[in-house]
Amino acid sequence: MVGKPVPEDKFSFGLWTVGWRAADPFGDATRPELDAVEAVHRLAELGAWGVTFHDDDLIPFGSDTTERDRRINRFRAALDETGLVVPMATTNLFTHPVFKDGGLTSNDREVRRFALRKVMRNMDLAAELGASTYVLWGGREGSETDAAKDVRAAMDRYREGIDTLAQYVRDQGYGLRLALEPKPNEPRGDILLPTIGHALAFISTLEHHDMVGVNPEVGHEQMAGLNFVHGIGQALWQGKLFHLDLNGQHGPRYDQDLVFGHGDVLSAFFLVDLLEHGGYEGPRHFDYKPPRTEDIDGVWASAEANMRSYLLLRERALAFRADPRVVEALERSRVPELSRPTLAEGESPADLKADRTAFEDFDADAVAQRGYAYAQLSQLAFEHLLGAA
Ligand SMILES: [Mn+2]
Repeated sequence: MVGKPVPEDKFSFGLWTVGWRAADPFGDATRPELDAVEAVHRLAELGAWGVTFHDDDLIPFGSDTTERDRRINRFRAALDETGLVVPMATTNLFTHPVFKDGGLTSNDREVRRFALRKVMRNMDLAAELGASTYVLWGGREGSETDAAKDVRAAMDRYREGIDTLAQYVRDQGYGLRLALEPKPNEPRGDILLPTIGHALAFISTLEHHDMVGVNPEVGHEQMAGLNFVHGIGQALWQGKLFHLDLNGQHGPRYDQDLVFGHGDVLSAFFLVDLLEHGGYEGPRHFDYKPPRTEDIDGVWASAEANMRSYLLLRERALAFRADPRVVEALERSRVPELSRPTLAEGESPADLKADRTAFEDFDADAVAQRGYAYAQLSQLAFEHLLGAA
């Protein structure tokens, strides 16, 4: 039995998730605007710990200073009343038509300079509200035709942009780390930094690479047909999992942003298992969309469903790890053996070359007969997931 979510679970939601009015490319909005203050109160009542936002979620694009201050003050009061924290903030560099060719990599230099200023302005607010992560999702950084974008120049500008923002954070003394969010396509035909792997490779070229990590989203990797658990595993291994977006997706199609677990549930199980055992201590952040069919009651039911799905999967993952049959099955499958270095302590390539048991006397045909018993192990995981073990 799982209980109600508590702040220690570190569940957070974007204002744009529960606040999504459900306009899509084919249809108008089906829900009225949701006041950010109400969103904060309802999320806190449901047991959430944090709330995140794009600048434009909180302060409509083009608001004057008075209106901006009024909205920030109301939001801050709601945070104080509920105890909700702001662990992360981000910038909308995709809705306004000025960003139709991107923000940091638009061919238009004036747009790039405006985009940097827009990010810097919201970084000031993020720091003021105590955020520790600043996400950059470059949804419009890309193209529909390869004639339009010099990708090598675009990568130069992307690097210049991220390094400039990281330098700004350092100059201001803000406690922010930057997290890049990969996505393969949508809204652009092809988006730059399409996967976790592309983003990690890009980050290694940055001047301020130590301040920059990734914010992977379940659905975005699955849209590319990739294994999200493997991507998260590598990001953790490289010390770059600064934040993540939990949701659900049914394979390569448009970005569904389903409730967490309501897509590939087996992958969600192994993801929660990895997060709970892999040393990730950051927010469990939901970036989903309440389905367009739902009224406001359905919005809150879906928000609750994300947290409950995570807690159920966590309960199942903990039971899986605690089961002596699982410990035995892991041994039989030689899973712990992979953590043992291939070479002995102090062994050199020459020593390996001199070891006849490793090659000359190694009986490949005999060893090839060993089974790995993954079938039993995999089924045990499946039965724990279903609560049948
Ligand atoms: Mn998405």
